[in-house]
Amino acid sequence: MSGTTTILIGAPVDCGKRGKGCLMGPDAYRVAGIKEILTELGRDIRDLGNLAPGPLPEVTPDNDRIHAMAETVAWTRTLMQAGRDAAKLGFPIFMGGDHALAMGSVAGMIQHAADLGRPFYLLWLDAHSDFHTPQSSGSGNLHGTPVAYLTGRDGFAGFPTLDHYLEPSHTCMIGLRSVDPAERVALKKSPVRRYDMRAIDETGIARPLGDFLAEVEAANGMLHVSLDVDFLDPSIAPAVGTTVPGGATFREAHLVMEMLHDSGLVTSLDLVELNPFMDERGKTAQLMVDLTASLFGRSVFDRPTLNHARRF
Ligand code: HAR
Ligand code: MN
Ligand code: MN
Ligand code: MN
Repeated sequence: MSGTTTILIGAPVDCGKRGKGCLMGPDAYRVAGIKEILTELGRDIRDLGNLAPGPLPEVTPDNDRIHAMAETVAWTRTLMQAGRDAAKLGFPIFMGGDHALAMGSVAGMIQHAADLGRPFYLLWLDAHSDFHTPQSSGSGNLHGTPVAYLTGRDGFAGFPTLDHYLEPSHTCMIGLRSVDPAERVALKKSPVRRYDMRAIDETGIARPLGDFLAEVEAANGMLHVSLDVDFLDPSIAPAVGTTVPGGATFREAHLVMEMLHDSGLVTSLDLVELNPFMDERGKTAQLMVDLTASLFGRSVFDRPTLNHARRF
């Protein structure tokens, strides 16, 4: 991980779905001690506080299922710019907020990597593929669409046009167990790498992650990690609106973060979908912060061999 400055960006985005509560996420991470824990790990923390969306644009949704398009567009613009500015100073952590925030956070990181002339990669840790377009989404909830938007799929009229889009082949989804039929059809035609829970059961989680990290490293890429609470099993992470059984275990999730740390490749992070209103004595917020600590190098012992990308 380059440099020591880490920039906390509060992104209380709550417009990506109908159920409310993710707006409390950034403050729950602060209460769980994100700043103190990362400071202990040697990071220099700047907390930008909670951002607000810019003025609501005049936009017409593609269809009347789409929920809160204008607000989502406003957040996308705000987060793209804030992320781009923050990335010049250090490592941005986007504290969500629901997953619609990734339309802006990841878009900003893509442009930043392009400014530096470096390839950009995305690791999507989620039960869901979030690969709907506004046309294919049955729910109309835009938190189910960011990967489609970022990879430049058609159907996002009214959303910001990007100078650079995400290469589908530079995207790796791990943890999938709820993919809608239209998403499955689109993914089948796409080079997006995808590992469902069955693949993890069969090979362990280290192998697919190690393969992906080896590719990012070979390309000297920048890697953004988008961590959705529902990647985790609901028994350890209940504070999310869209729980799906059979998620990553405590140790699988920490191993992912530990390998990411050892790789040295991660340059930005989203923490998304935490709904503190549904939490049990803060345990989900605490786990998300502890996973972030693993990503920033917390471990019991130093490892003799760095670079897990080569080891699996
Ligand atoms: N695929 C479903 C839909 O579009 C559910 C999407 C849920 N997404 C999240 N983020 N919770 O991953 O409605
Ligand atoms: Mn998601
Ligand atoms: Mn999800
Ligand atoms: Mn490539």
